[in-house]
Amino acid sequence: MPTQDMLLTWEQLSEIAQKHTSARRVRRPGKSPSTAPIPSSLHKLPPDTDPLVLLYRDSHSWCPFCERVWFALEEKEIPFATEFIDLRNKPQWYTDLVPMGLVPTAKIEGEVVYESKSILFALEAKFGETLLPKDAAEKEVARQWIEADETNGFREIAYKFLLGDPTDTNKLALQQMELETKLDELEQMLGKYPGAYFLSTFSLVDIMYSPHLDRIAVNLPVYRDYAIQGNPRFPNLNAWFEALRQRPAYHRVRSDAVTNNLLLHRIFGVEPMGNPAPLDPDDSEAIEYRAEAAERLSDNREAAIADILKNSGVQALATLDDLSAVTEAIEWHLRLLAQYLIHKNEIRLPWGRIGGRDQTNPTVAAVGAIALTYIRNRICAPRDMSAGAATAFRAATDEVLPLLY
Ligand SMILES: N[C@@H](CCC(=O)N[C@@H](CS)C(=O)NCC(=O)O)C(=O)O
Repeated sequence: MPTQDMLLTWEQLSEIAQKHTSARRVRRPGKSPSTAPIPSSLHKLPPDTDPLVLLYRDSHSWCPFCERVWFALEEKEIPFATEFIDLRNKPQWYTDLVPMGLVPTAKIEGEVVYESKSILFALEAKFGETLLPKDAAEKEVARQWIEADETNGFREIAYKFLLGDPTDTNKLALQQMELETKLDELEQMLGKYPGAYFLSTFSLVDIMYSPHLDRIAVNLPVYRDYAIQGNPRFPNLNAWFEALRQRPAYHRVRSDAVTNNLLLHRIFGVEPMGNPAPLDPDDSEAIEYRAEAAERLSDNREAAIADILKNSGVQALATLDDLSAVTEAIEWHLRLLAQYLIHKNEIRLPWGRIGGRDQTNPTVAAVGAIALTYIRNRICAPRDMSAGAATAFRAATDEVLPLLY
């Protein structure tokens, strides 16, 4: 029977988790987001030196345009600092700094640059053209295709279809055809050069397209019952998605399918037509992602517990003015989840035996079930952890939950 003693302490869990993953974040107590990723090249900076690049981005890390810049910074291995902007309550100094008040903006050696495309080109100009082809003719194609991403209407057409009126089936069918025409164009572009990327090597063109194509590809099956991934009509696009997955920088900056699916509903109120795709087993089984998820949970547990207490509805199970038993039950179940993440096969799940302090009180399991269900969908990648870790986290939650009762 799982008892208090059976579970490791947070300190033990954190120590074991950190052995299996190098992923770390900095804590930002009392701020949003409560943690921030550490750029992979920050260690290259001499001590007490400020990075040459400061990226202003959205505090929820949802913005696809910010993702482009982050992706390029990681690919180019540029150490950078991040300033998070709350888009619902932008500070005056930010709107004074940036005429349109949009993110991303970058300060590159003190020079303010806004618009993701301009930032990408500025990074190429200052830090070497590693993401543009060397061949002059191919570089010209790169410039045209980067421009085309902004002007060819692909994004607008895809979102018109995604956000279209589900009751107007004729219009939806037309919108689908329009999108397919655009996807066919991308298919042809991807076929022009050898290899899976748009040009003969990975480039800014891939970076321009990836955040939007990613979001569109995982949302279409759920919200419009339409698939790009796995669709034989788009072999080049499918090879391109696969090639992106081979890039470590991509895994640092991408969001996971669940985050994207939930966001479309939360932000735009779109109703799903189908269920989310199964969680990717490559991510959910990988020990480095499981360990990262456990490390995040250990490190950020105070913020997680406070959030669960405040927003999950679990307080209804507390006796008047006494949150301590509920807090303890939440904490116990989060530790159970963390331990399951790192010791999947060695930990015995409750199998209906009630965990926590009071092993005869079913309310403890109810609190655990609410806490885990809430936190499973609450985490957002890459705001809280990498997409791979978020997938491992959600998969472990799904496995633990049914065994609480
Ligand atoms: N064309 C811009 C678009 C940037 C953009 O639309 N950013 C959104 C977030 S995804 C934003 O800042 N929204 C805040 C607002 O509209 O006030 C770029 O490429 O950087």
